[in-house]
Formats: sequence, structure tokens, C-alpha cells
Amino acid sequence: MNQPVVRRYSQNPILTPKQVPYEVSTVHNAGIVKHGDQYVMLFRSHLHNGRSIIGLATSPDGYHFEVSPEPFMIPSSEGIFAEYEEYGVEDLRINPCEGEYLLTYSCYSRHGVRIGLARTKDFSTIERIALITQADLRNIVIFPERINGRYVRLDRPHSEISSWSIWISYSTDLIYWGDSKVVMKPLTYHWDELKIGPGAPPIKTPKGWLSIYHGVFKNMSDSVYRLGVALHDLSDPSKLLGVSDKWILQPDEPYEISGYVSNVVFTCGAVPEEDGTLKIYWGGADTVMCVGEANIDELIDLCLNHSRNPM
Ligand code: BMA
Repeated sequence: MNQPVVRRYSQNPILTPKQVPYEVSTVHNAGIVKHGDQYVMLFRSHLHNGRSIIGLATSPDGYHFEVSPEPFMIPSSEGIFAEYEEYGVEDLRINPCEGEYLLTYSCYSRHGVRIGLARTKDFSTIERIALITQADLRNIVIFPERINGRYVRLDRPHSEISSWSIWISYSTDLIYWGDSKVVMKPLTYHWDELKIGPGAPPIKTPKGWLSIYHGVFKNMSDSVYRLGVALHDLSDPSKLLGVSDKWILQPDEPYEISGYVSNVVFTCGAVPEEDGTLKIYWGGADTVMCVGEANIDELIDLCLNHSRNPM
């Protein structure tokens, strides 16, 4: 049996820089959600100066996207956000949460990288709420509902003395976060041994919270970004029920192997469908957007029955 866990859409890539009506060199690492009868994608683009902004694209079917004429989010020129977004905004996640969308994105500046939180209900107006971390920290996803009265997020701090791992933090107001602890670490001499980070916002299933994450392996010439899957306990998401020992997606296609950064598949979003499949979206080689489908039960089975040690 050698069936791929994630079945690529035959017409990948689904979005390329050529489809963007303003000047960009990449489209990648998009947050995505089903909003009413549309799929809404907030994708990252490098400008020709190497800094990033966020664009918006919509689709009736999750495969064919049309890009809005203007960018969705550019670095702020106001207040504290202006100082910390100076070098660009990146890798936005759309976290559906209790009737609104919480947008978590990396803010780059001369002070390092930290995470901004904004909210929208309709993708036409957006309100920046707060910077919710110090530097250096990336890849925040927020669970879709409060658990035991608190908002919950997975995050990924940087460290000089430990391989970069997935942590959990809690908040009662979305602004002040704490009670943090590490929940999952890279495994030595394993496909994710260099570093891991949260990818798509967690998805609720009857068996647990499903989390698609990225893991990186460094070889003699390169680093390879792959995707893996983990399952968190429904009532205590700091508890890992299992982490698939094998990756679910690796760079295999030409548009994943070569591009702005070679050998990268990187996700910021996935959409569960009513038929039990999960549409996973990923950036290929930091240059184009791609989609593929996995079976949610199969992902759960990988976590529960073919698990590696989370820590
Ligand atoms: C990470 C982030 C991602 C990017 C990946 C591969 O560190 O910067 O945005 O997709 O590297 O270049």
C-alpha cells in the first residue's frame, strides 16, 4: 500500500503570481476558510523588495480563485502596529472562532518577529486588536471555541538552546496570554527533527482536535519542509493523543521543489468538508498556492495508531 495521504488536485498550482493584478513575485502560505458559499483565501506575496503583504482571493469551489484588485493587508501606518510591521506581514491564519474570524499573522520589524491579531466578520472591514507576543515567535493558530472558559492557541517560540517546538497558551480576552507550556517537540533523526510549527487552525473532530503542522529536516544541501498531523484531546488540548510518525505531504512536484525557496510545502489553512474530506492548502516552494484532499478518518488513524512520541 503506497497511497498518498494527501491527494493533490490535478490542476495544481491553483494560484500563481501571474493571477495577481498588482506586482508581486510570489503567492503562498495562505489562510483559508469557507465563508457562506465562498472560499476565502488570504495569501502572502513577496513584493519586489523582498517584503511581504497579504492579498485576498475568493472561489466558489475551493479550486478556482479570483484575486481582488487591491491587497487585503499591508503594513500599518498607525500606532504601535506601524513600528512592528515595518518589514512586512506574513503567513496569516484565518481562525474561525465563535462567529468571527480571528486573523493571526507575523509582523516583521527591526525588533524581530512577533504576532499580530486582527478580526473581521466579512473580509471587507478589518480591525487590528493587539500584538499578542513579544519577539521572536511565529505560527499562531487559535482554537475555534473557548475551552473550559478560555481561548486557546498553539504557538512556536524561537530558542537558542532547544529545537523549535509547539507550545500552548491561554487567554480570557484574546489580548493577554499565558499559562504556557510546550506540548510537542521535533524528534531526533526524524523527518521533523530541525523544527516544527503549527500550520492550519485546529479542526474539531469527534476524536480530538486535528492539527496539521509543518516539520523541517536539514540535509547536506538544503532544508526540506513537510507536513504532519497531530491529534489533541478535546477537553485538554495540551494533551497530545497522538502524532503521526510519517509525514502526510512532502515536496514532490516541480512547483514544490523549485521556486523562491526550494523544497517547501507549508500550510496555513485547511477546510473540512461535509463528506469527511479535508481540503489542505499549501504554499509550494514559497511561490504558488496548491490544494489537495485527505480523509479526516485516515488522518485520525495515523495519529492514534501510527504515532511517534509527541515529546
Ligand atoms: C519559514 C517561514 C515560512 C516559509 C518557510 C520556508 O521560516 O518563513 O513563511 O514558508 O520558512 O521558506
